Amino acid sequence: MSVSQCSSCPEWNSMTSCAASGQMIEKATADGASTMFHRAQTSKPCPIGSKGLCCSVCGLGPCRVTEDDDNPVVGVCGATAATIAARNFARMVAAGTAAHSDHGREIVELFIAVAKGEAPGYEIKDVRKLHAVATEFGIDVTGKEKNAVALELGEKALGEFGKQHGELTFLSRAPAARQEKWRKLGIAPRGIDREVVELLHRTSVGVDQDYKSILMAASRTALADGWGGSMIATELQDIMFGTPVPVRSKVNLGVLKADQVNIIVHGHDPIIPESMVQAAREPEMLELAASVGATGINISGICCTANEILMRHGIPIAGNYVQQELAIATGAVEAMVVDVQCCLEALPEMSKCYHTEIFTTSDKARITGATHLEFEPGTAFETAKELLRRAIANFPNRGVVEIPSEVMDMVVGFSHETINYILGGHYRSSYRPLNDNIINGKIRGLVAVAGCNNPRQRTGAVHSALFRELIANDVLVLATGCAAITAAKEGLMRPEAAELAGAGLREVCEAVGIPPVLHCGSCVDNSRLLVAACGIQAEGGFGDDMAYVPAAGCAPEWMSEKAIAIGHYFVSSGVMVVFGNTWPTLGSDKVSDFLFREIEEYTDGHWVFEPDPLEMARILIERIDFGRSLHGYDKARERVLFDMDMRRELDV
Ligand code: MSK
Repeated sequence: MSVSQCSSCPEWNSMTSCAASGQMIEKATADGASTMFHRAQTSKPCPIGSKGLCCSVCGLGPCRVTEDDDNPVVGVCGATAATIAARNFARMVAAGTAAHSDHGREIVELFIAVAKGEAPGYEIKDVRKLHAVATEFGIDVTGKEKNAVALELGEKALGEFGKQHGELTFLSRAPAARQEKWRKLGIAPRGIDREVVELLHRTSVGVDQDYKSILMAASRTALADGWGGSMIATELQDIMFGTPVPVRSKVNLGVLKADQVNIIVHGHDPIIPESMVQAAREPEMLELAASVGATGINISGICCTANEILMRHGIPIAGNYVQQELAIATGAVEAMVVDVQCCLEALPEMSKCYHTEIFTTSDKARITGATHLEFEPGTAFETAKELLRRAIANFPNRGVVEIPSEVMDMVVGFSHETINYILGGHYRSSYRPLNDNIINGKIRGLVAVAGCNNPRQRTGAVHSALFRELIANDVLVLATGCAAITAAKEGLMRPEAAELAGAGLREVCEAVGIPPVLHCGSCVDNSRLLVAACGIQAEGGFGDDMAYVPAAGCAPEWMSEKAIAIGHYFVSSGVMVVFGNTWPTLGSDKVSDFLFREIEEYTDGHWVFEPDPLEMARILIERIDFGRSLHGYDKARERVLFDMDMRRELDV
């Protein structure tokens, strides 16, 4: 399928399928401001680096190599194209794992500070989940006060990062067969930091020079992300800030308000925004806003910080990754507060054309030209109030304001616990109804759609076509990250979107009142999907391993190293994963063949590269049908829909 547009379409239409974004690209162009859409036109990808064939791990190079059978070119040290492409891929996994896991560590450090009473304004909110997770870590919770349990859990969770021997605690959540497989392959991660460090060592000059060995080591590191750093981040955030439940909100640039002080929070870490949301309700702040002529304070989000506070507070989302500069182009944003990851260095330059002040809040994520206001757990609330004051003071400095009208409703908050509850009820929360509806064919299977947006293609168009094709074929979609934001902008996270689904999925969605595309959270929350896959497997009907559940994953518009780490932990957990846009090992057939085919012999999962959304959907559905056929579910069966009326009749 072609995602290019007709010649009568406006120029922006070839860059994005989002009209609000297009309007702001045009405005930025007229204002003389450069955005990633403009730069993507003038800066083309390096043809050698994009295929994984540039080695820069030592001062002998950088070396450019080829795998040409007749005339292979190796590096000065003798490293082959396969070794170099595998190293580059593995280093992306290491970097992605480090990013998610360092985020997790910061959450644990705050968690411990909260437990010690050293972080005023934060508290342990979900005691039920605290007890459940603490028990998994071997903590006896009987008769203990919640902060005492939290302190023990925090110390143990922190220990997962520096652990040198044994296995990560959360690996025990996986089916026994999967754990055994990891042990046999030697890829059960020991400690989170250890796996990242070892992979960087392996891939430095003159160490591991067997591409298969490098790629399997990358599996161990990726597993330390999904079942370690990311899972710890998700679980402790839930305990501290609340486990998400369904909530209504709105998405797209139209959430910005012309008559209010607009503050955008952006990045991945919900710590500061949690305080800002509280502070924005303080009468003192509202009075201050009124004193400069604003009718209120409007906090909205970009990227995964947005997903975090959306899921827990219903705070609206202004946009996804590619919309961060476009939000500034509205001229209506007084402050953009960034934390870590996915925040463009170009933001301060962009803001020179407008009045927006860019604030950084993490010592490890400073941007030249931004104002730095460091976050400390003990003074977070004061920092949050200072950020609000600065934004309010900036309100009178506005120039021309142009806010796109596009805004869409959405229902979000589908944590693993919520999916369980919605499908099984409070007393019998269970995946049984979901499993039954997969077995009887009403739901064909599940696809996780994760990852970013990318101005290298007509952004949004691939996601849109893929989502629609999947749900039309009765595939229930679980979305995270910026992919989830894109689905929400398309209206696919409203229960009414069930109209676009196939008859079976539509019936299930309408019976339980859920959209056909479920918002499951941020990038670290892809760990929720691992937990869900384990829960579905444990419920019965799909064999003894999560690899045999009719499910698959994809990231159609990925751009981040973190996406590669996420994909590789799914592949290493037995899941087929399809990536679009580009693929970083295309310069080595050996490495690509290993990742696309041979790795399945070891982990049961494998990678696919396919940029076309409809072909991508076909591959995903084919994998789901294969999963169904393993259990004899490829034939139509009579089904019983476990709807609300039947649930009420349960003898509980
Ligand atoms: S924010 S990693 S652009 S999903 Fe998680 Fe979005 Fe990708 Fe950043």
